[in-house]
Amino acid sequence: MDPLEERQKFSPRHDLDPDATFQFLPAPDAKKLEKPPVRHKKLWIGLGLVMAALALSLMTGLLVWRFHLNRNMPLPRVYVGSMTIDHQSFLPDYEDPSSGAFVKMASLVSQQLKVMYHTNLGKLGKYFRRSSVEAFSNDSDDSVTAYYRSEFDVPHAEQASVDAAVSSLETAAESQRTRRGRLLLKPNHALNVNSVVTRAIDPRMASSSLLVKESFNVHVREGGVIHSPGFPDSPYPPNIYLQWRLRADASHRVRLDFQKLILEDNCQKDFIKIYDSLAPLEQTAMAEYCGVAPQTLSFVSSGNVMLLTLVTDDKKNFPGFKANFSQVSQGLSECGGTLSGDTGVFSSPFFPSSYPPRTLCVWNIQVSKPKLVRVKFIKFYVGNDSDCSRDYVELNGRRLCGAQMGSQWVSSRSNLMTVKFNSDASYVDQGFLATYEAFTPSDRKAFSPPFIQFVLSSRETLLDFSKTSQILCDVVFSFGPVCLEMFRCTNGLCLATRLRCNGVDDCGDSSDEEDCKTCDSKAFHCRNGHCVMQTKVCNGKDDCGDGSDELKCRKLVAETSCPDFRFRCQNGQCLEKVNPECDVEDDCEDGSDEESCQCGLRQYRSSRIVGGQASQQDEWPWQVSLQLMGQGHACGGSILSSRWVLTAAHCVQDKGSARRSQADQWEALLGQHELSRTNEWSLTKKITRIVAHRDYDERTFENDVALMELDSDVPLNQHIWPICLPSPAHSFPAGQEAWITGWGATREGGTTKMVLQKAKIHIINNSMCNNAMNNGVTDGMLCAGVLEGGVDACQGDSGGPLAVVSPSGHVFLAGVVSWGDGCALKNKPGIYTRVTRYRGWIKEHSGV
Ligand code: 4AZ
Repeated sequence: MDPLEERQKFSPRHDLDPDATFQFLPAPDAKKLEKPPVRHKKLWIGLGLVMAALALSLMTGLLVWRFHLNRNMPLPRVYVGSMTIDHQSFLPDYEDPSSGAFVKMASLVSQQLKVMYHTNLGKLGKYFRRSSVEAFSNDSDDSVTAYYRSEFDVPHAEQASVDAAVSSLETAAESQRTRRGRLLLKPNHALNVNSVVTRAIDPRMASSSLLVKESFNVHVREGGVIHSPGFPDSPYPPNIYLQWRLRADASHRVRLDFQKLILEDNCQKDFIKIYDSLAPLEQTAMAEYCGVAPQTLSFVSSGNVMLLTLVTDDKKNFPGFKANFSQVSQGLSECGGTLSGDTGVFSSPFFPSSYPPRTLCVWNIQVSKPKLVRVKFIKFYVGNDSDCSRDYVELNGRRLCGAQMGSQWVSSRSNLMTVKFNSDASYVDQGFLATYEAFTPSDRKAFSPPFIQFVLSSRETLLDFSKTSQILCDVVFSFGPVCLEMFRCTNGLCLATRLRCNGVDDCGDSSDEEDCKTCDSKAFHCRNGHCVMQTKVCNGKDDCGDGSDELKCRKLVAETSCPDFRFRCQNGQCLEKVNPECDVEDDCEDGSDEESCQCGLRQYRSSRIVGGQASQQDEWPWQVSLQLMGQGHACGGSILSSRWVLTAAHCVQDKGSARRSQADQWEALLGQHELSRTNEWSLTKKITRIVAHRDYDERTFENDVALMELDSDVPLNQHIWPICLPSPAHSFPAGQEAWITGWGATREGGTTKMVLQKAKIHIINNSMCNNAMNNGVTDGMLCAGVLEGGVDACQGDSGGPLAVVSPSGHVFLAGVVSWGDGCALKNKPGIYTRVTRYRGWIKEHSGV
């Protein structure tokens, strides 16, 4: 018999009931196991059956009892809440939990809570364990809000009903308050409790695996910075629950602007959550983020407090976050009012920051008669519920919510228009930016759907309409399927064909400027077939949508104004700072030094190549194994994007019968750790194109760089991720630590390794290197190694990365493994293609 099968048969099935603990009965006396005499056989069988039945019923009873017990076993359940107390002035000492005033007030609130749990709804009293008051704030002059945590021991089966009882306490409090003016709880207590909100804490914040729980109290008056522990030098620690309680002066708001946020991309594991309160109450949650945050991430509170929480699990730690805090006066942002000019712009409060929760703004737009008003949203991100009941904009009584880009004009039927903006108590968005203008109905753009809607379904109707209408010249709106002798815009408008491809957005949705073979003489023809006005070329904005209107001008700026060793922003600005890219500081005025900074990050737990060691899964997610058909692993490579891999030109030179320059001879293995073992996330991709550097010199190894294009985009994830390409000005100074990775030989003349190897080496300056390498090292090459020998790249590592980790945790591709004098010999460093020298070449040939 297969020994494994035997084991399986007799192993207890603990997996059926993880809570069940098995107890073995003492073994019966050995004598009793002796075979009974034959005449007693029947008696023994009967007795055996009775015993078995007894044992069975005993076990069943035990299981039922255990199950019942488990369901009734009290489990800790944590609730958080806030209590607003009227006629109570806020003392400055309430901000300091160690002060006598804090302790005294906290004790009063705890007593009040105990009374509430015991007297109001009998059910809660018997499970209540303790409350602790964690903070106070002052929303108005004569009231204080206390933030607390209450712990209960609740049997599993009772959890839902206790949750409901806790929430109904809120409703009971509310109804008593509204009836009597203030909440009266027996026995009549010294505190004038105005309102109480208590809810079960987010279960991710109550997990027993959280080892470090800490809170920081920050007054934001002077402004400053907060960041996750270790940021940006080391990843945040595992299993932490941190809180930053941010407080502004009375009649001010807290403002929090994130400069960087890089967490694990799974909110069940690591996340930040921001609250419009000092307690992590779900109904005041403003936002929750994980992964890499978008460029603008900025929040403003509705009152004078805000809570930021960071929760992490035990795996995959990332750089974390850095954010600026400050306070803004309550009256600072314009919210509503009368707009009486004939044109203007208005926005949700604090745009492009997120709008605060609990906000209502009303704008009354009034233009001179007989003109009408129309409004267009330039940006619109307001809530996302299906019925626009929470956050919304109301125009002429019609509610809008969700996300929309480049909307059409919405017109009024008079010279007045009312615009209302509403946000509820939780989950905020970026808001909106709108423009309005006065117009006369004869303006051609006035034919926006809400203003005039003509249903044209046949040629006759259209011609008839054209004859009679004085205002129909270029645009008509049609619900019918055709636009006779006209261009049909995507939004349904019919447009005179002469207005196609003239660089002007006549449709209102730009569809008349797309798919143009040529453009009008005043317009620029973008690479993607769009037409934009010549005046928009080189204006610093991507008007084409593919950047082609800004491409040529950048080159001009570069040639004329920025020396090679200085970083050039996209707008041409030249920076003094060394290596400003992706360093978490905004250095360029246009923010371009911090754009595209999702590269070079890894989601592995922190913890051939000669002289190296095995790397960990996901430690080098950009590493590629380039395999030659029928021969297996031949070279390394680095992922630059979902489509492109960078390698060495010498890997793709024909060699005897091996047609290495042909794309169909290669396959790329991505997300691979152990070469012989593919797993669920590793991918094999065909190569459609190889672009080797035209000037590669196989004698000198100059320009040893090549690109490989994958036959389709690969999904990027924690196993497959691009490395950062350094700007041409990026400095990798001598002495800097760098990493080489590959499956190459671990000794000269050896065979390839199965597990991806890594080795730490150092950058060596070119002149010192030239002494050792017979002056064979040119400006396009970079030396790195360990001069004592023993650590180096070797056969099979070629084309792979020489990686440098920046202070912000981004990994940059400093070099491509190219050549050397043997492997790991003393005073014979490895030579790499210097990637900064080929940054322009890579961009030109791959677009990356
Ligand atoms: C090779 O043959 C090779 N020691 C790569 C790197 C080095 C030597 C040889 C550097 O692929």
